[in-house]
Amino acid sequence: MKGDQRGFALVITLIVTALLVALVVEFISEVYVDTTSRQSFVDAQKASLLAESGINGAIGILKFSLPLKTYTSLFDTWAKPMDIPEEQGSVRITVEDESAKLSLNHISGSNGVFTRGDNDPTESYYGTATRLFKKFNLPATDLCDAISDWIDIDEIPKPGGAESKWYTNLKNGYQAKNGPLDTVEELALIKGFSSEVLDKLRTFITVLPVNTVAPININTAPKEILTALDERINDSLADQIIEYRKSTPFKNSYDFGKVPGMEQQIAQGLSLRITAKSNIYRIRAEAEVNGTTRVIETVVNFSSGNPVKLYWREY
Ligand SMILES: [Ca+2]
Repeated sequence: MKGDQRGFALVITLIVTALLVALVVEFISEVYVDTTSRQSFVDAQKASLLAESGINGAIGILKFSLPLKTYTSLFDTWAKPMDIPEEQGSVRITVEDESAKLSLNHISGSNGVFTRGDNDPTESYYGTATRLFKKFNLPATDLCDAISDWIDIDEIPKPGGAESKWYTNLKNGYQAKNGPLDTVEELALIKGFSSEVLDKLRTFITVLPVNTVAPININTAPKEILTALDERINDSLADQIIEYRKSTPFKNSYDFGKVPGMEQQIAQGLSLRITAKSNIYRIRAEAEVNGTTRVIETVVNFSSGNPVKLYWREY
């Protein structure tokens, strides 16, 4: 082979080698990317299944244990988070009592009328909502008006509320729902419920179906809800309630009157809006498999014996 030809062959070899290297690198990176994305997909599927089995386990435990109880309290098994290790990951299950919270579907009727008695300082759930919102320095009357307008079937706005005319004028506007709330997240659509407002309230509020009575469980309600029940329940009386139930969980709503310092008038006035047993629970399962996390949140009503899912969300 002449010198020129040899040089030419060398150049060809170099080019071919470079092309091959490029191809191999591309092939490797494609395979690598493909398997990692496939692996995280598999992990996500596994985590999802693990979370779902955690939810089903918790539903099973509650379905079995609730009928055996005359009252429910924070001393029950469900009140403690459960961490279950699995071969490839873990699942953490937490259960919240929805009856420890105020249902915002219940502060007014479907006709928008707030249920309050002129001589009744408890003013039903409307009064509870007003007191709760005020505790967080929120414009209580406006927020209650806005919730009520969102739920009531008419299009006549209350002084602090809003109806479709106001909502359709927003950027990406929409109609007022004129029906009960299905999820707590839905509140974000209502006038006045910014994410800051929702963050303050989230722990204390829920939206229960309007065909339920939504009494508040005095065994599980936090101090903020206890003091919102009646204007005569101040911080120190709420502390007494919490102290009392630590040693003696309430067996029924009448036991509320046994708390030292509790006026019988308060306990009797509240008797229809409080309970010692809860039937609706929020269950959250967070599963992790090889660093991939999946969360399922559900709200389940056990009152009929057969668990009914009111809400389900996976993310
Ligand atoms: Ca309305």
